Amino acid sequence: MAPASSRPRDLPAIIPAIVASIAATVLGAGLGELVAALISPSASPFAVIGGGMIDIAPAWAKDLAISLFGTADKTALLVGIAVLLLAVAGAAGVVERRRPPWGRVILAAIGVIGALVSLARPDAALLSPVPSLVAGVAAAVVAGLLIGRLRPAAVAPEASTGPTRRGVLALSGVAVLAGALAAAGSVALSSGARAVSAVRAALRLPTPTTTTAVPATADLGIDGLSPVITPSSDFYRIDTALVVPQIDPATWSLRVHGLVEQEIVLRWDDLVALPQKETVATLVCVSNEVGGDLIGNARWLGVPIRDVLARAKPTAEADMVLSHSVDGFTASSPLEALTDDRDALLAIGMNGEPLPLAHGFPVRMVVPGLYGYVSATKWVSELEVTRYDRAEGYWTSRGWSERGPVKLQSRIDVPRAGARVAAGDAVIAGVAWQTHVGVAGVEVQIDDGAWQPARLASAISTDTWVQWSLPWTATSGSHTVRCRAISTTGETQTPNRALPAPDGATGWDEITISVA
Ligand SMILES: Nc1nc2c(c(=O)[nH]1)N[C@H]1C(S)=C(S)[C@@H](COP(=O)(O)O)O[C@H]1N2
Ligand SMILES: [Mo]
Repeated sequence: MAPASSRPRDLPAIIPAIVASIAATVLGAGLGELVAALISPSASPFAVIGGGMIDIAPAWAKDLAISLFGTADKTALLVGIAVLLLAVAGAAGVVERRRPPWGRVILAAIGVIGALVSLARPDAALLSPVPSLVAGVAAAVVAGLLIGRLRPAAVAPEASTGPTRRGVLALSGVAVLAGALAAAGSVALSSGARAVSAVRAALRLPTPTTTTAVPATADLGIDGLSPVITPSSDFYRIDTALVVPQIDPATWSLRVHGLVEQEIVLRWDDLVALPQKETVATLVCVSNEVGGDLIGNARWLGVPIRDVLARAKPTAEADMVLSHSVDGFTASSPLEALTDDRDALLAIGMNGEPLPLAHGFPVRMVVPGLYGYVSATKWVSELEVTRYDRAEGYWTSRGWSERGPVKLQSRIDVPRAGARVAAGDAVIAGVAWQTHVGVAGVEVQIDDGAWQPARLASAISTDTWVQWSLPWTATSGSHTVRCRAISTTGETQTPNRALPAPDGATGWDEITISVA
């Protein structure tokens, strides 16, 4: 073959270099996940980088992610990281082909960055950097070996010919396969998860000393209307944890400290020995948009937080409790809301079972009247009694309000927005809430008609949402339906539209339906 100029030779050879670098990165990432599964699930390179990104993301980015992807926001983040990683890997392949060893250096550097971020995570341990370092080194070494084979000078001028390139592509395929196998192995080996799930399955919850009755008339039983109690499997999940913390109740403890007369530490056995209450409370996320579904209502079993605080005796200067999760998340709740007569709980049960792992097993907080971000700490490990002028919660330092009382809201569930409805007898129905204040009425407006009072289902308590419905004779054509709630204090839900940031969305839910 005639010696060609370096350009035409270089261009086709660049493709196998890119493929090889991406394949080496897939292999490295798979190995990193496998090592993490073996030594420390929370040190998974993806979880570490994703967790770091969640922590530094500005409030608007969180808001955007939740509004675009809802509870699939974590999957979206991980896919985004993977795409970015593969793009950088491809670029590193080009660099390695043209300016070795800089491509390898880039791949190793990604691993080093992951290792550094892992050390900055709240749950960092001695071995946390290992999975990321393994990933970076493996990717760099394999990319170096594969791309090295494409180098003409290494053997002979014709070394980088078709067969060599095809050979590199074949080896790249092997590397991708090995990376996928390693990743699959990491899933199978996530033994920590299996162990704690088994402990949870075997747990027996204590019997409550007081319970909250759910009247049969609390559920209107309308098709398509949210059931008054949300099954745990349908309950929304929002948190910053890419890997669900795995906590064995046997090793769990809660430290109550700060501005208290008596610092105390409660262990699982201490907690379950205290009198338990079963309550029903609606939990809602501050990121819930008008008409949104980041809300659920569940039965919670647990110990009133005021009983635990009473043992520690907060001092007079305290006005806030900063609850800490094992994963570094914190929430700032007004001390008042945790010590007044409301049922603020250290919950261990949800809908008759131990808390699901993703909902805070073994212990979380639930505080009626407050959005989740300032109250509902999952995997809770510490109650730091402090002051608003001394400390702030996770989302407050990212631009959200330091206090988060739940706003008055209502939502239309039936018909679904955009639904086609048959003319004749129809029903409009939904839910309304302002937890710990309570809903006194709901009104519905069809097109530009008068506001009509809806029928309210029986309320379980002021701490829960309430179902409502309105019979309607649907006439053909397109119709706009909106609703507004009236609280027990006489407030009518404001029509003014506000986005969730910084302290919760406002405005009326409105749907358009076509009647045929
Ligand atoms: N440890 C921890 N607890 C947390 C969060 C978190 O990110 N980490 N998010 C809070 C927010 S913003 C909400 S809305 C609720 C959601 O609880 P759920 O996932 O059980 O519905 O949990 C709260 N508790
Ligand atoms: Mo939230």
